[in-house]
Amino acid sequence: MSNYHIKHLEEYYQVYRKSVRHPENFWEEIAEEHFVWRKKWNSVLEWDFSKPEVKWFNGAQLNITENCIDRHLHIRGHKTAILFEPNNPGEEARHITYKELHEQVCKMANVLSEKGIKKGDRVIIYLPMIPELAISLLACARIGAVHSVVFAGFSSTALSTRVNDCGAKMVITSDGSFRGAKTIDLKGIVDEALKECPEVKTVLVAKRIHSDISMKAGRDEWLAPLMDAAYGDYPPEIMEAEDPLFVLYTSGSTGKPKGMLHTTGGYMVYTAYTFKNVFQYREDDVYWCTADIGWITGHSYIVYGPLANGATTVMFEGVPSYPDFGRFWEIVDKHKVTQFYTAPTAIRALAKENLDFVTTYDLSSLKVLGTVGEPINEEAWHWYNDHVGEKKCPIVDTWWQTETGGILISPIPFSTPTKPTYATLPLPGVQPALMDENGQEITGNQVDGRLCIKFPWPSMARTIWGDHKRYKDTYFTAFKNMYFTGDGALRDEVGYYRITGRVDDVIIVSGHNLGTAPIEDAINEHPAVAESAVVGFPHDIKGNALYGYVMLKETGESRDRDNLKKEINQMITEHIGPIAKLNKIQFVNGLPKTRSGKIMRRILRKIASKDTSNLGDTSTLLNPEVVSEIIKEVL
Ligand code: 6R9
Repeated sequence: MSNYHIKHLEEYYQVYRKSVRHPENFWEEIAEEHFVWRKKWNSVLEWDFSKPEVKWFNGAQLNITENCIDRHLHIRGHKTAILFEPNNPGEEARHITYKELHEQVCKMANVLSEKGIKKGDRVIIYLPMIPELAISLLACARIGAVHSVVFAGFSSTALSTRVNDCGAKMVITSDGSFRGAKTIDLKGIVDEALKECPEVKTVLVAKRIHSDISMKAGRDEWLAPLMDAAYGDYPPEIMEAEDPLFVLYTSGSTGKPKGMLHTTGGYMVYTAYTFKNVFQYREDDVYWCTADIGWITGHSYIVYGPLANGATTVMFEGVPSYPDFGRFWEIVDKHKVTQFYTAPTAIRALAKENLDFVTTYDLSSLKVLGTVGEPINEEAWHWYNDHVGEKKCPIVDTWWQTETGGILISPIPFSTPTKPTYATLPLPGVQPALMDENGQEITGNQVDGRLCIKFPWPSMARTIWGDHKRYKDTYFTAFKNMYFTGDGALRDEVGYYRITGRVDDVIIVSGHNLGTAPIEDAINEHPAVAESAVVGFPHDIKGNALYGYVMLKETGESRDRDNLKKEINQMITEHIGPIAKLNKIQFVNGLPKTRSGKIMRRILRKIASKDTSNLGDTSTLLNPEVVSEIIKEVL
């Protein structure tokens, strides 16, 4: 029996039981057999959730790029590592072999190091989905610098906040990006952001759209000439297993984004192991995850997990609707994609279009389909299963988070029977628990509660950059000795998990986590606004959309409401990005509050989803009268 590659359900249960009984032996065997270490660990696991402190493979030394690139050179040097599919279907796809990837990563490692970047320094990467993005991550890892990718749809304010929070000295960006028929001026956004970031000494600029941009003397440099001049080899920096690999920001229920810190050894082992099993990856497969590398899905399952397995990973620059709604399927057909991993929001959007967009293409290469990012509804699941997988491809509904680093709950294809809307069973090494509001574990099946994890797994985030207390308060305080996910879940009669959604003030819109607090902060910056509350409501395609209740200052009352709505969304676009724009804005005379002054979002959520029948007891509110006022206006 191999722990590393599960092939049937009985084997899953055997491996799972072993992983729970002897977690250290289980992970040690996998780590020993499948990776290159420069020095072995002193201990497999040291942990204490009360601090919280977690160390995997402590004392071991390695470089993750040696595992993702160098060790493949002898056996698959000429195999495609990254298959780049450009935004414009008229532009040819690029096959970057492992050998070429090695050279590019080494060259960039030399560039970074010549620019003074050293082990432990933070580098912000703000790039579109072009090969330089993956190469930048790996080049940072090569020299031991900590990368922090900021999704290139985020605004200048969001970018500067992240640059300053992690204290980055360098930003890597491009002149712009292509997104469908549009181009976006990324460099302009960087220039605006860096007005607030005095510590950034260097900006490296990749050329992509050939736009006319300004380069700041002494700070900005074109990447290509530096790469051309750089030497094509760079010895991997030897890292400790617990050295930081990257910081990736995620929204929280309160204002500031949380910089989740991931470390090297455990992250590598876990993402590689889960990639292999959840996608049943085999040597000649062509794997495609449509996420952006700006999110955790792209980090773990476009870059690190696939490359650690020597896979061919597709990187797509464009959008599913350009030049038409058949683009995804055209790419699957063209490159004979075997595993396809996307988000429910994309499936819902494509399912609305004419079926011809799918049936025109030959999708027979597909073996496994995946989804991630939010709960998938039954209708979307069936459409995906019927029309894309033609009922032959198991669908892996993978539940996980930026914080978890890798997939925690998911079917293993061809082993775990799937069930629509269920993420099904925990992967080996993952010990979920459902908790009630009093902090007691709910045992048995056919129950629901708050989803926690009882035992450490190798790829869990170790802290929030610069704020360990917030890490503890957010994840390890609500339930003693447990990691609290922020999600609710139910467990059915056979022990399958179904994730029911967030139980905190995070709203998932088109698969993107958005905290209500930063959106409200942005709205409140508008001079006419006194106070606001943002909630989610169900939306056909996005899963959830945003509803904002806005209370104006007296001086704002006379303003034109339509203009105000536009200006409010403009404020949000500037502070966070267009993904956080409100679908609906309602101006109100007051917000329902508890006696302690907390906004009662539960009530606002119900009104936003037009479910006003059972609002519960509103008499304890400070101002019950505003509730009926708000309802009157909606109906
Ligand atoms: C990987 C990723 C995490 C939140 C998570 C949950 C939701 C993710 C899901 C899912 C239901 C799934 N989520 N996958 N909900 N079923 N298969 O998305 O990370 O961006 O940090 O979001 O997304 O609510 O807590 P991240």
